[in-house]
Amino acid sequence: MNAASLHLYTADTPNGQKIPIALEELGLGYTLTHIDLNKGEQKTADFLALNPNGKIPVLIDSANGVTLFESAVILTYLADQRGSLGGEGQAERLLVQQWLAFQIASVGPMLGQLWWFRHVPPTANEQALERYRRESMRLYEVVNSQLVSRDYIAGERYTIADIALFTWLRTYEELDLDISPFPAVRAWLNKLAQRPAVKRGLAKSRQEA
Ligand SMILES: N[C@@H](CCC(=O)N[C@@H](CS)C(=O)NCC(=O)O)C(=O)O
Repeated sequence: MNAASLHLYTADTPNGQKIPIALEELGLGYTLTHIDLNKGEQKTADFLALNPNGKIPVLIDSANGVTLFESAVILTYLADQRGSLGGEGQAERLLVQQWLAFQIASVGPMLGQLWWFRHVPPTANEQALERYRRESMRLYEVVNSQLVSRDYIAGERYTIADIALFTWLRTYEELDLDISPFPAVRAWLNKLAQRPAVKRGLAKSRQEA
Protein backbone atom coordinates (compact mmCIF):
# COMPACT_ATOMS: atom_id res chain seq x y z
CA MET A 1 0.00 0.00 0.00
CA ASN A 2 1.11 3.50 -0.72
CA ALA A 3 -0.81 6.75 -0.74
CA ALA A 4 -1.07 6.89 -4.54
CA SER A 5 -2.45 3.37 -4.76
CA LEU A 6 -5.65 3.86 -2.78
CA HIS A 7 -8.94 4.58 -4.49
CA LEU A 8 -12.18 4.85 -2.56
CA TYR A 9 -15.75 4.64 -3.88
CA THR A 10 -18.08 6.16 -1.34
CA ALA A 11 -21.09 8.38 -0.60
CA ASP A 12 -22.13 10.76 2.17
CA THR A 13 -23.77 8.15 4.41
CA PRO A 14 -22.75 6.64 7.77
CA ASN A 15 -21.06 3.64 6.15
CA GLY A 16 -19.53 5.84 3.48
CA GLN A 17 -18.12 8.42 5.91
CA LYS A 18 -16.14 5.89 7.95
CA ILE A 19 -13.42 5.28 5.40
CA PRO A 20 -12.47 8.90 4.58
CA ILE A 21 -12.29 9.53 8.35
CA ALA A 22 -9.96 6.54 8.84
CA LEU A 23 -7.81 7.51 5.83
CA GLU A 24 -7.49 11.04 7.21
CA GLU A 25 -6.69 9.75 10.70
CA LEU A 26 -4.00 7.45 9.26
CA GLY A 27 -2.53 10.24 7.13
CA LEU A 28 -3.00 8.32 3.88
CA GLY A 29 -3.52 9.98 0.53
CA TYR A 30 -6.24 8.59 -1.71
CA THR A 31 -8.38 9.33 -4.69
CA LEU A 32 -12.11 9.30 -4.30
CA THR A 33 -15.12 8.63 -6.51
CA HIS A 34 -18.50 9.71 -5.16
CA ILE A 35 -21.27 7.26 -5.98
CA ASP A 36 -24.74 8.77 -6.42
CA LEU A 37 -26.94 6.29 -4.57
CA ASN A 38 -30.14 8.08 -5.64
CA LYS A 39 -29.20 7.53 -9.29
CA GLY A 40 -28.43 3.84 -8.58
CA GLU A 41 -24.75 4.13 -9.57
CA GLN A 42 -24.02 1.37 -7.01
CA LYS A 43 -26.05 -1.10 -9.11
CA THR A 44 -24.29 -0.55 -12.46
CA ALA A 45 -22.35 -3.44 -14.00
CA ASP A 46 -19.05 -1.60 -13.46
CA PHE A 47 -19.77 -1.12 -9.78
CA LEU A 48 -21.12 -4.66 -9.27
CA ALA A 49 -17.80 -5.93 -10.62
CA LEU A 50 -16.20 -4.26 -7.56
CA ASN A 51 -18.90 -5.23 -5.07
CA PRO A 52 -21.49 -7.82 -6.14
CA ASN A 53 -23.63 -6.64 -3.22
CA GLY A 54 -24.02 -3.23 -4.90
CA LYS A 55 -23.23 -1.04 -1.89
CA ILE A 56 -20.64 1.53 -0.90
CA PRO A 57 -17.94 1.75 0.40
CA VAL A 58 -15.40 -0.05 -1.80
CA LEU A 59 -11.64 0.41 -1.50
CA ILE A 60 -9.09 -0.57 -4.14
CA ASP A 61 -5.42 -0.81 -3.21
CA SER A 62 -3.72 -1.28 -6.56
CA ALA A 63 -0.28 -1.70 -4.94
CA ASN A 64 -1.47 -4.91 -3.25
CA GLY A 65 -3.99 -6.00 -5.89
CA VAL A 66 -6.79 -5.76 -3.32
CA THR A 67 -10.43 -4.77 -3.85
CA LEU A 68 -12.51 -4.75 -0.68
CA PHE A 69 -16.11 -4.11 0.27
CA GLU A 70 -17.74 -4.17 3.75
CA SER A 71 -16.63 -1.16 5.77
CA ALA A 72 -15.44 -3.11 8.83
CA VAL A 73 -13.05 -5.13 6.64
CA ILE A 74 -11.80 -2.00 4.88
CA LEU A 75 -11.19 -0.31 8.24
CA THR A 76 -9.34 -3.38 9.52
CA TYR A 77 -7.22 -3.57 6.35
CA LEU A 78 -6.17 0.08 6.64
CA ALA A 79 -5.44 -0.22 10.36
CA ASP A 80 -3.39 -3.40 9.81
CA GLN A 81 -1.42 -1.91 6.95
CA ARG A 82 -0.57 1.15 9.01
CA GLY A 83 -0.19 -0.62 12.37
CA SER A 84 -2.45 1.97 13.96
CA LEU A 85 -6.06 2.36 15.21
CA GLY A 86 -6.70 -1.40 15.25
CA GLY A 87 -5.85 -2.00 18.91
CA GLU A 88 -2.59 -3.14 20.44
CA GLY A 89 -2.08 -6.77 21.45
CA GLN A 90 -4.49 -9.62 20.86
CA ALA A 91 -6.92 -8.77 23.66
CA GLU A 92 -7.44 -5.19 22.50
CA ARG A 93 -7.54 -6.15 18.82
CA LEU A 94 -10.34 -8.62 19.58
CA LEU A 95 -12.24 -5.97 21.53
CA VAL A 96 -11.97 -3.66 18.51
CA GLN A 97 -13.28 -6.42 16.23
CA GLN A 98 -16.08 -7.20 18.69
CA TRP A 99 -17.33 -3.60 18.67
CA LEU A 100 -16.93 -3.39 14.90
CA ALA A 101 -19.10 -6.51 14.55
CA PHE A 102 -21.65 -5.01 16.96
CA GLN A 103 -21.85 -1.91 14.78
CA ILE A 104 -22.16 -3.87 11.54
CA ALA A 105 -24.63 -6.46 12.85
CA SER A 106 -26.78 -4.32 15.14
CA VAL A 107 -26.31 -0.55 15.10
CA GLY A 108 -26.20 -0.15 11.31
CA PRO A 109 -29.22 -2.33 10.50
CA MET A 110 -31.45 -1.03 13.33
CA LEU A 111 -30.68 2.70 12.89
CA GLY A 112 -30.79 2.20 9.12
CA GLN A 113 -34.28 0.74 9.28
CA LEU A 114 -35.41 3.52 11.63
CA TRP A 115 -34.11 6.09 9.14
CA TRP A 116 -35.96 4.37 6.28
CA PHE A 117 -39.29 4.10 8.11
CA ARG A 118 -39.04 7.75 9.26
CA HIS A 119 -38.11 9.28 5.91
CA VAL A 120 -39.33 7.10 3.04
CA PRO A 121 -42.92 5.75 3.31
CA PRO A 122 -45.64 8.34 2.56
CA THR A 123 -47.70 7.11 5.53
CA ALA A 124 -46.12 6.30 8.88
CA ASN A 125 -45.91 2.64 9.91
CA GLU A 126 -46.18 3.15 13.68
CA GLN A 127 -45.40 -0.46 14.57
CA ALA A 128 -42.20 -0.47 12.56
CA LEU A 129 -41.21 2.96 13.89
CA GLU A 130 -41.78 1.84 17.46
CA ARG A 131 -39.83 -1.40 16.97
CA TYR A 132 -36.77 0.28 15.43
CA ARG A 133 -36.93 3.28 17.80
CA ARG A 134 -36.96 0.97 20.85
CA GLU A 135 -34.16 -1.18 19.52
CA SER A 136 -32.06 1.88 18.58
CA MET A 137 -32.47 3.36 22.06
CA ARG A 138 -31.43 0.03 23.55
CA LEU A 139 -28.26 0.07 21.44
CA TYR A 140 -27.45 3.63 22.56
CA GLU A 141 -27.82 2.38 26.12
CA VAL A 142 -25.37 -0.48 25.44
CA VAL A 143 -22.76 1.96 24.16
CA ASN A 144 -23.46 4.41 26.98
CA SER A 145 -22.97 1.69 29.59
CA GLN A 146 -19.44 1.15 28.25
CA LEU A 147 -18.45 4.78 27.79
CA VAL A 148 -19.27 5.73 31.40
CA SER A 149 -16.11 3.91 32.50
CA ARG A 150 -13.73 4.26 29.55
CA ASP A 151 -12.62 6.95 27.12
CA TYR A 152 -13.29 4.97 23.94
CA ILE A 153 -15.42 1.99 23.05
CA ALA A 154 -12.62 -0.60 23.19
CA GLY A 155 -10.77 0.95 26.13
CA GLU A 156 -8.46 3.92 26.61
CA ARG A 157 -7.38 4.14 22.96
CA TYR A 158 -9.24 5.66 20.00
CA THR A 159 -9.70 2.96 17.34
CA ILE A 160 -11.52 2.10 14.12
CA ALA A 161 -14.40 0.79 16.28
CA ASP A 162 -14.99 4.36 17.50
CA ILE A 163 -14.99 5.61 13.91
CA ALA A 164 -17.53 2.96 12.83
CA LEU A 165 -19.90 3.71 15.72
CA PHE A 166 -19.45 7.49 15.49
CA THR A 167 -20.82 7.92 11.96
CA TRP A 168 -24.00 6.06 12.94
CA LEU A 169 -24.60 7.34 16.47
CA ARG A 170 -24.18 10.99 15.41
CA THR A 171 -27.39 10.68 13.32
CA TYR A 172 -29.77 10.79 16.34
CA GLU A 173 -31.37 14.11 15.27
CA GLU A 174 -32.28 12.77 11.81
CA LEU A 175 -33.76 9.76 13.60
CA ASP A 176 -35.70 11.97 16.04
CA LEU A 177 -34.09 10.20 19.01
CA ASP A 178 -33.65 11.92 22.36
CA ILE A 179 -30.19 10.93 23.59
CA SER A 180 -30.33 12.90 26.86
CA PRO A 181 -30.46 9.59 28.82
CA PHE A 182 -27.01 8.78 27.35
CA PRO A 183 -24.64 11.57 28.48
CA ALA A 184 -21.52 9.43 28.02
CA VAL A 185 -22.43 8.87 24.35
CA ARG A 186 -23.07 12.60 23.87
CA ALA A 187 -19.68 13.54 25.41
CA TRP A 188 -17.88 10.94 23.26
CA LEU A 189 -19.67 12.15 20.10
CA ASN A 190 -18.61 15.73 20.88
CA LYS A 191 -15.01 14.64 21.53
CA LEU A 192 -14.76 12.76 18.24
CA ALA A 193 -16.47 15.53 16.25
CA GLN A 194 -13.68 17.91 17.30
CA ARG A 195 -10.89 15.76 15.83
CA PRO A 196 -9.41 17.50 12.75
CA ALA A 197 -9.26 14.22 10.79
CA VAL A 198 -12.93 13.52 11.53
CA LYS A 199 -13.86 16.99 10.25
CA ARG A 200 -11.77 16.46 7.10
CA GLY A 201 -13.21 12.99 6.50
CA LEU A 202 -16.79 14.23 6.81
CA ALA A 203 -16.04 17.15 4.46
CA LYS A 204 -14.52 14.76 1.89
CA SER A 205 -17.63 12.59 2.11
CA ARG A 206 -19.74 15.67 1.37
CA GLN A 207 -17.46 16.51 -1.58
CA GLU A 208 -16.45 19.76 0.16
CA ALA A 209 -12.74 19.16 0.32
N1 LIG B 1 -22.41 -3.71 5.82
C1 LIG B 1 -22.09 -2.82 4.74
C2 LIG B 1 -23.27 -1.92 4.49
C3 LIG B 1 -23.06 -1.02 3.30
C4 LIG B 1 -24.30 -0.19 3.02
O1 LIG B 1 -25.40 -0.50 3.49
N2 LIG B 1 -24.14 0.87 2.21
C5 LIG B 1 -25.27 1.69 1.88
C6 LIG B 1 -25.01 3.16 2.19
S1 LIG B 1 -24.82 3.45 3.93
C7 LIG B 1 -25.56 1.58 0.38
O2 LIG B 1 -24.67 1.48 -0.42
N3 LIG B 1 -26.85 1.65 0.03
C8 LIG B 1 -27.29 1.65 -1.33
C9 LIG B 1 -28.11 0.44 -1.70
O3 LIG B 1 -28.32 -0.43 -0.84
O4 LIG B 1 -28.51 0.38 -2.85
C10 LIG B 1 -20.84 -2.00 5.09
O5 LIG B 1 -20.64 -1.74 6.29
O6 LIG B 1 -20.05 -1.65 4.18
